[in-house]
Amino acid sequence: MLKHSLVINREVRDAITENKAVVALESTIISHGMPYPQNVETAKMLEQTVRDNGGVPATIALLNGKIHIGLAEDELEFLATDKNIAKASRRDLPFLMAGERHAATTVAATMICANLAGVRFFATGGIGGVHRGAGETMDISADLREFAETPVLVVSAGAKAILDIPLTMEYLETMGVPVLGFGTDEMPAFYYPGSGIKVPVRVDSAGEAAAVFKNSLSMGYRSGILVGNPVPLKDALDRDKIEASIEKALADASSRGIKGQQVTPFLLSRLNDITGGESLKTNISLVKNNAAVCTQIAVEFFK
Ligand code: PSU
Ligand code: MN
Repeated sequence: MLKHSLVINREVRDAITENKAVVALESTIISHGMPYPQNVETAKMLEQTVRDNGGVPATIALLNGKIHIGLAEDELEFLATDKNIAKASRRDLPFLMAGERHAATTVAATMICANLAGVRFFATGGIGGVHRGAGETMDISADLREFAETPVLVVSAGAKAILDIPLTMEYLETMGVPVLGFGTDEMPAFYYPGSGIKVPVRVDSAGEAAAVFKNSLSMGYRSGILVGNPVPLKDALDRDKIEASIEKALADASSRGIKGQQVTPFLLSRLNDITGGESLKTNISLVKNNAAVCTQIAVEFFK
């Protein structure tokens, strides 16, 4: 690691040394996943949720090419409003750092940066995965292979329903990644609780999830763990309705020739328009729930 490239704020640094429950939060959801002002409101609310559950939040982003672990309020506001924030996944980090750029980190990049800082827990909304039609496009998020490489436990509401969930699960199995259903036997489908695809293991408490992670680390596994945490029922969307909206958004993406990094942000924003804000409301609810559960797991881990 180049000197001075990793900037960990004081509170987070102290919490790491004291083995406190530090929980990483990503920034792509702020810069590319939600509109303003809901994005910055959500970012602050997530940090508060981590605190309410006894943890220390560490939102991660690249500022002037430096990896920042733990951001100030004005930095969250900047990431939420500036139009020149890049989207950084694994492949992008080295050149964005060299170019001294500002960038929001995806799940993959947030895992990498958290791991560099010694942060083992991370809450997000949904992970990237195998896109529908990947047989043609080969569009498979770098998030998936990151789970094979980087020992961070990630709580998410499953793979976004805009993805091919069965293929995403196959990919994770091939990569040897433990996937846990939190209080469920099925992989959650982001906007609604059950995809119909079984998870390999169900856990019913934060302590059980922490125990699985401890064993994975003690085996010397370098891989992470994916915890699928279903969206709270009161905010879940109707499966058939949201699936129809997703089909529409996917058709728009393909007719406009949207490719690569732009696909996920485009689909999220189109869905928000099509559903008249319903998908965004659900997104905010599930990510909050993930922050709470992730912190509870981290607290159990350090007990
Ligand atoms: N889930 C959301 N909103 C998001 C994302 C996921 O609800 O903005 C982001 C995450 O940062 C994830 C990224 O890592 O989308 C995946 O992008 P890609 O498919 O290009 O790897
Ligand atoms: Mn992609």
